[in-house]
Amino acid sequence: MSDFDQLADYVFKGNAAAVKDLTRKMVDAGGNPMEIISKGLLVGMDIVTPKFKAGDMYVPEVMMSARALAEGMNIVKPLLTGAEIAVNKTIIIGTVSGDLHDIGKNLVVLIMESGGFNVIDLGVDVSPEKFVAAIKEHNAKIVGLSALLTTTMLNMKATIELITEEGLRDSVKILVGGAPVSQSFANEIGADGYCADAMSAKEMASTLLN
Ligand code: B1M
Repeated sequence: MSDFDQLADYVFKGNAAAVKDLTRKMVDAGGNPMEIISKGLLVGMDIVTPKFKAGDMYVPEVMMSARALAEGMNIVKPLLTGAEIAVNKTIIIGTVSGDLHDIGKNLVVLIMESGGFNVIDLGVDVSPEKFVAAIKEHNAKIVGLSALLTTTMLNMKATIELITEEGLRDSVKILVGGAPVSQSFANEIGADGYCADAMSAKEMASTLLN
């Protein structure tokens, strides 16, 4: 098994310590950081995605893989050159105002990062004003809103309304997700997409950018 295949397997199995050690070893041996990501780390996550969708892997296992991936990414990301960093793939993400749930949102962040997105995570209880300020500051093309409460999902609507009032609606795609959210709710509030899970969020964001 090559180092790339071994690294992918460690990510798939969620072995964060082994991913960290092998990534460090590959970097120290002069390995190309972009190749370590594309031929090793992301290959491991690409094994996870279809298995999760098929119900052969569950959320805790996906989170272990995502954490293992993050260990490797933390080592190689600072080594990427400016040209390799996907400047046009910036996504702003946060849990909307009044809502403190972040487990699902954090999973989306990890999976998005695994897809090469530059993720600006605003955290929880994020006001519409803070989303707007971040879109302007980072010139983001995608915004992800998370909500877990039937009360706070209404703040997704308020956030989209402020983005529209600020004249930014035509320049950003807005994705929404969270347990109480549905495709029909996304349509009702004028979002560009509803993501049932982290994997579909990554796929939808990639499709919208292309
Ligand atoms: Co809360 N809580 N909670 N809670 N909590 C729920 C949501 C609830 C359904 C439990 C219940 O009653 N059965 C209920 C909501 C009822 C409702 O609104 N109809 C509830 C309640 C009532 C509350 C409090 C009000 C309880 C209280 O204090 N009385 C309170 C509210 C606090 C607040 O936010 N202001 C509260 C507090 C908490 C804890 C702090 C204890 C904790 C959160 C810890 C944390 O997040 N750091 C908590 C938890 C853990 C839950 C449950 C048990 C689990 C949520 C979770 O993490 N799921 C939840 C019950 C449940 O959902 N079964 C519940 C796992 C996660 C991986 O899935 O978040 O759905 P999920 O994310 C998925 C997708 O939805 C999607 O991708 C993710 C990964 O695949 N996705 C996105 C999510 N966001 C996305 C954004 C995107 C794309 C996809 O953008 C592009």
